[in-house]
Amino acid sequence: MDAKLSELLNHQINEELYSAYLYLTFADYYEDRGLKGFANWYMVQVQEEVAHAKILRRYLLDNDVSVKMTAIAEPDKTFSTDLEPLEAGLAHEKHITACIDRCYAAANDVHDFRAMQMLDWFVKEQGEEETNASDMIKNMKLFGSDPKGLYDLDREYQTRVFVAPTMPM
Ligand code: OFO
Repeated sequence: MDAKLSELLNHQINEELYSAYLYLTFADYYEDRGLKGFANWYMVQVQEEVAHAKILRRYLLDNDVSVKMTAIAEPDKTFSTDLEPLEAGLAHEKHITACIDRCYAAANDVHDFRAMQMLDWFVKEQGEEETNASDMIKNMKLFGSDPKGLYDLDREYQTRVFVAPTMPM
């Protein structure tokens, strides 16, 4: 595999694990607030992010690239409103989309069609990640200032369950 591409894919493992770490801090915030549904939503998201990292790790190993686990940064997120983690989440997912796009562009540059096919899944996934993050912001702005509205939202987010991603590879 092209060296720049394998480095970017290896780095993406770190980005995904950082995402999991970041969303743990969001879950902690909502847990402290007594919003267990929001906390549940982000704990499911943590599982998703770890799954994303595992997909990339598997891909590298299956293509005879040795994987390097690098240090995960400490998320420095302190929040003063229930909206702030949601806004930080959308900003973060936009960052991840840019990272995936960079990987895709590197694969495209060297005509690594197998890597592009694998990354197609991530391109689509990032569309869903941004939509989810944006919808949560809209819901919070619409309903979050009313206690009953916030209670109903929390109940809704309590229903999210982790479904392991499947991808054509
Ligand atoms: Fe892995 O999609 Fe979010 O970060």
